[in-house]
Amino acid sequence: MPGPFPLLERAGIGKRADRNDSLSDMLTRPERNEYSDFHADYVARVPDGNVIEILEKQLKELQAFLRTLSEEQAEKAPAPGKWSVKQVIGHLCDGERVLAYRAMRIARGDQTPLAGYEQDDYVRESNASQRALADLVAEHEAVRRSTIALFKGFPPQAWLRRGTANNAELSVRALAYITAGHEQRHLELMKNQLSVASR
Ligand code: NI
Repeated sequence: MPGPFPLLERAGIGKRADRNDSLSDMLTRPERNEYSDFHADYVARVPDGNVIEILEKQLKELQAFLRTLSEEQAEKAPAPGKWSVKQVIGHLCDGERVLAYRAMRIARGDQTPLAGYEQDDYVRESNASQRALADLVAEHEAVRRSTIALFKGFPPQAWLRRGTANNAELSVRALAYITAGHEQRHLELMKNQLSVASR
């Protein structure tokens, strides 16, 4: 009979009962003191459950949504100065790489304070608007699969480790939740903007 975390079991994680218990604790929602006010909204958007499975489910959901869009819909700014879908996908790729990099360093026990980044500058320089939607969708999938592989590989004791990024304290498991919540927020925004545009 499959256990509560079939994906982890398939990956050979949590074979011993005690490890399984501690790992399932790690995968649950972070405490309020594991992330800053800035990230609270992202964490709150993530449903309860195994965060790795949520990251996998989210990948399918975002990809399914993006496949319904034409090149034209993906290129159009929803309002002057607002990011187009293509720019949002570029931003999701960049943002997720930064979050995963932070998680990797903190999970490895590195206490070096990590720098923030200017997301608007990255979007401006990313050239996402000039790229094919299918190309961006493929990149997003590659980034998310890499994120999932990284988080899946963390040993149980790494999940509660804390470090500093952009002058705020963060735990590894909070970074997993922030990754999921950030994408959730942008998916909701894109869906809203497109339903407004089609009215
Ligand atoms: Ni964002």
